[in-house]
Amino acid sequence: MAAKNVLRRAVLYVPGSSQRFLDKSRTLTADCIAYDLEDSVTPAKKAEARKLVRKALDQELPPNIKERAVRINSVGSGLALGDLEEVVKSANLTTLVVPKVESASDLTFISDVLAHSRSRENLQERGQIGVLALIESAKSLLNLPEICRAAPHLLQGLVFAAEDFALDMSITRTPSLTEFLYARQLIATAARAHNLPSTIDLVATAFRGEGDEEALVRECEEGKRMGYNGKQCIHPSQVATVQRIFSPSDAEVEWAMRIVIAQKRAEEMGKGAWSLDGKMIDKPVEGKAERIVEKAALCGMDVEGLKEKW
Ligand code: 1VU
Repeated sequence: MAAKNVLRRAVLYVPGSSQRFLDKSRTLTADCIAYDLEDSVTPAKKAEARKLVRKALDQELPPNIKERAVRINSVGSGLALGDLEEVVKSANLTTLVVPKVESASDLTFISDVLAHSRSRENLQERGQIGVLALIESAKSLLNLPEICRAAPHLLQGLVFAAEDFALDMSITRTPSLTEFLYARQLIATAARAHNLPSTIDLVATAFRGEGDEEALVRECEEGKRMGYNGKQCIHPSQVATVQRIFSPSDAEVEWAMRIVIAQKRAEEMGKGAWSLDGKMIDKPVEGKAERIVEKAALCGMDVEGLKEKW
């Protein structure tokens, strides 16, 4: 799937039934805004939310937002078809977030509906739509290989929905998040094994209280260590912190840049393994350094400036 360089550090949900939130979202800076038609919208507001989201999508992409996605209702809800039929009409639809993906058939359904709607509406010339699949239950977790292989032309990433997972498993979320360790690691590993570029971690549901900012930082750092490259957000106040932590830090970029530059000299001297600051550097470490530099450039950091410095 061609989305290798997509940056989705923060994915901010915006309830699709709230014109106030939809308007506000246009003023924010975020990699990805996900207009929500699912859990933040009551059954009575579903139809209205579809229209509001379609209207929001039809507006020009605000300059500080890289991507707008739509979270539709789950295939099992019976509402997904109506959601898709409405939002697919927007020429600006690029990304769908699909909740409660339990098996391959959920994604083949989406794939079939998209193909059918596009041909019915004569929209075949539009660009490819990408899908992020929400993993929310024990069944989803165990079906990850078939889910990841179901629609390789659509699937761009996996997203962990901790609250629904906790409900499914009858467990309670704790600040340590140890109850989610297996699920978080399995999701990040499955995404990597199937070459899916986006791995989006759980939401921090507490956002206004004392200590919530510190907890958010901890969650982001832990998710990053597990292999996630982004996090779901529910409030604008979370976005800047999330995007900062899911970008390489200045220290990381500096370390990586020194390695990328010194590596050339080591190679000229015929050294596959060499040392920097008392630590061995070899091929995997050089590869890691190259990825950090690429990611920094993607995040808009001044990589060229650093190159000159070193
Ligand atoms: O004063 P202003 O109107 O200019 O701005 C407010 C408010 O409108 C805005 N804001 C948002 N804008 C866009 N998207 C948002 N999600 C959003 N949240 C707030 O920010 C300014 C300050 O807002 P506030 O602090 O007064 O916040 P409220 O008390 O109004 O709202 C708090 C909640 C949590 C209700 C709100 O942030 C929200 O609805 N968030 C999204 C919830 C959601 O989508 N849940 C489902 C996805 S999570 C999930 O399913 C896990 C997998």
